[in-house]
Amino acid sequence: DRVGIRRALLSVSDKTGLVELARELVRRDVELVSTGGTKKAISEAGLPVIDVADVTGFPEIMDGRVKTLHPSVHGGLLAVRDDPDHVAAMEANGIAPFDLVVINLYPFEQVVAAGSDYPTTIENIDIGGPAMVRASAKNHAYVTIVTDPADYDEVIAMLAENDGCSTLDRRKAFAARAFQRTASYDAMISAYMAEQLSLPPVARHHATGGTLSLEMRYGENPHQGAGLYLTGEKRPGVATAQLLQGKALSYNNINDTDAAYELVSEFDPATPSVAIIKHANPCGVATGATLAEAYRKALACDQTSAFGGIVALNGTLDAEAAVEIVKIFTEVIIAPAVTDEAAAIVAAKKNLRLLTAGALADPRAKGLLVRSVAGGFLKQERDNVVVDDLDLKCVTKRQPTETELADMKFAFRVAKHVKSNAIVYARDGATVGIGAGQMSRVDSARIAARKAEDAAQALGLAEPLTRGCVVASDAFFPFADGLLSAVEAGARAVIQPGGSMRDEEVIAAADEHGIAMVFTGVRHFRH
Ligand code: 93A
Repeated sequence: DRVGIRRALLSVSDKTGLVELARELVRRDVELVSTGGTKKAISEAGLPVIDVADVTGFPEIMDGRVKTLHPSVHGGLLAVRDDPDHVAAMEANGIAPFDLVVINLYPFEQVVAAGSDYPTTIENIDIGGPAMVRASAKNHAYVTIVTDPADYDEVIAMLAENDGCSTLDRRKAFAARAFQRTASYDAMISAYMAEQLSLPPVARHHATGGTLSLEMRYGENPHQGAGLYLTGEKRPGVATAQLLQGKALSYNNINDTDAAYELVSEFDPATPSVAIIKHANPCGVATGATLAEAYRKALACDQTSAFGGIVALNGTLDAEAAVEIVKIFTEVIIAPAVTDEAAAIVAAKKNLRLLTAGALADPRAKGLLVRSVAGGFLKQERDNVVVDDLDLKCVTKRQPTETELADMKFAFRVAKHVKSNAIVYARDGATVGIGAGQMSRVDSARIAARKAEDAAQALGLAEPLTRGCVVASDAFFPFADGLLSAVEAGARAVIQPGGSMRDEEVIAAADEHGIAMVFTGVRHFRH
């Protein structure tokens, strides 16, 4: 199972850790062969290295497009060393085997992320690199293939522990990583091309595409392994945000933070807005004159649930807001940016994760959502409908007042981010009761009302905050009962998609109670 490492091929775009690895290999009398830039870096460190052109007998041609695509290289990677025919072919053609191959590819992802022009991006599609990676990985019976500088230490340790040899177990593990790398590399390229052609998002990257960016200790539960993968999509959010402080993010943290940031990104940056999330549902959302005020209003909606929650803000986290947020136990704060003063306040809470996303995510942008089902996966376009763009139609005798209308839009904006069936009571730019994830809409309405009563009690108010509020429903009321339940809770105005067979009945019930109701014509299911 052991293969002595005598000859190595190195060809890397990312030169991180290259010289250290090369030095260790040279110390072990390994012969090094390299392409142009890699060879230059190794020679400059004073280490012996052979130019791949001397192996192929061919210069690098066509701006480097053809440098390693040659039988002298690929024969050395693919030869089956205990097959007499292969050995004879090596001898007849002067091919020597490679025992270790170290490659990382042209930085296609970074070039796309940098917004490079089309020709530059295409030029950064690596051809020779993946060919060598795949050849070496296929021939892992003999060859060790390393595709990530983060794995160099593992190679050095393997050689130290095995007398300068590789082991089959390690070679297999490295080969699996190598194929993962080439698979995600090609997925990234196909996603880019699809985007250039304006193909619908559902024709874009596969669920398996993506680069592992964070391996979590566990998934939703401690017995489930998990990882975060980057797709290369240019959408500000949790996957690409900068973690300024605190423990590493868990699977649930990431899932909740995503829900929080997508929600708060719906709000105009000119209106300070805050969302507090628990179990991927908002437990309080509010706008205010300042972020601190918005936070206080959001917290008032459901102080009990907000404990250990995720807080997302649609503006730069300032000191005033930070002081408010650190008063209770919070898992994660995410904002587009943070002031130094606010960062210092958050720093007092060692475990509290603070993330900056750089910018808000465009709620109108097209995008793709993926989820697994047994034996497959579902893709769908992101729900990019924004209530401001909808043609709202009043269907009742009473028209909503301007204040009601503003609150209705606010509530519908929030309802889009609440698991179905969603019922959201709102008032003065703040949620006052949220009913989420129930199998019946009436139950969601009742739960939201009960939560509003609890909130009023916690705040020492005489009556629930739902008195005179508005209510949003993510989908139509199939019967009048859901609407009546909201009216009973104190709602005076309703926003909902409409489109039920019994709309007439629901409208009649609203008119009977002097309710103003608008139809959006758009549904916001979320599961
Ligand atoms: O242009 S390529 O597709 N054609 C090749 O023959 C080839 N051989 C290695 N790209 C090729 N490479 C890539 O060059 C490697 O994958 C690596 O990313 C890069 C290293 O080039 P240098 O050593 O000149 O910096």
